[in-house]
Amino acid sequence: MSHAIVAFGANLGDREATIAAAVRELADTEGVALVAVSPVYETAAIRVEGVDAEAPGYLNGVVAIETALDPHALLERLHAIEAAYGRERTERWGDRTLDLDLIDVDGQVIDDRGLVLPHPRAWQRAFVLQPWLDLEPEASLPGHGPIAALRADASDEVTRR
Ligand code: PH2
Ligand code: MG
Ligand code: MG
Repeated sequence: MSHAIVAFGANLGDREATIAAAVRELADTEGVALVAVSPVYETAAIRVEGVDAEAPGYLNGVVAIETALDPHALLERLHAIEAAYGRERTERWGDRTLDLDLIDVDGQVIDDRGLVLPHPRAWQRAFVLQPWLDLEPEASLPGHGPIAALRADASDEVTRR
């Protein structure tokens, strides 16, 4: 079994309902056991150009799971859940009904067939680090160190719901 962190985000539609349903779907997946769900944070949208206060805000958080799936199979499952909740892939970092990102799997370092672990931007995003820290204060990211220190250095603002 592997221990994995999956981040969720949504800034279109009924964000709360979509996230609740997506977490349920992930928990109901064969070979996946839900360990913990973080608090949810209200966060301003980050675009390629930076923070966009005009864009609809996100709800963000993370879940911790135990899984028998290998990282590629898990990613495939996350993409299927995104698609089931109306995710359309158009512009990079564009608005979305649901985003599920694989952040870390047992500290593995992978760059292969569309999967990069750890998630390449997790180390600088408070909207991932803060909820992860809420669940696992001692966690660290390979190549970047303890998430507590990374969280302290992250500049995006998150507000607990
Ligand atoms: N995800 C993005 C781009 N921008 N901004 C916030 N606040 N939260 C996100 O989850 C997010 C984002 C690309 O995945
Ligand atoms: Mg993302
Ligand atoms: Mg994504």
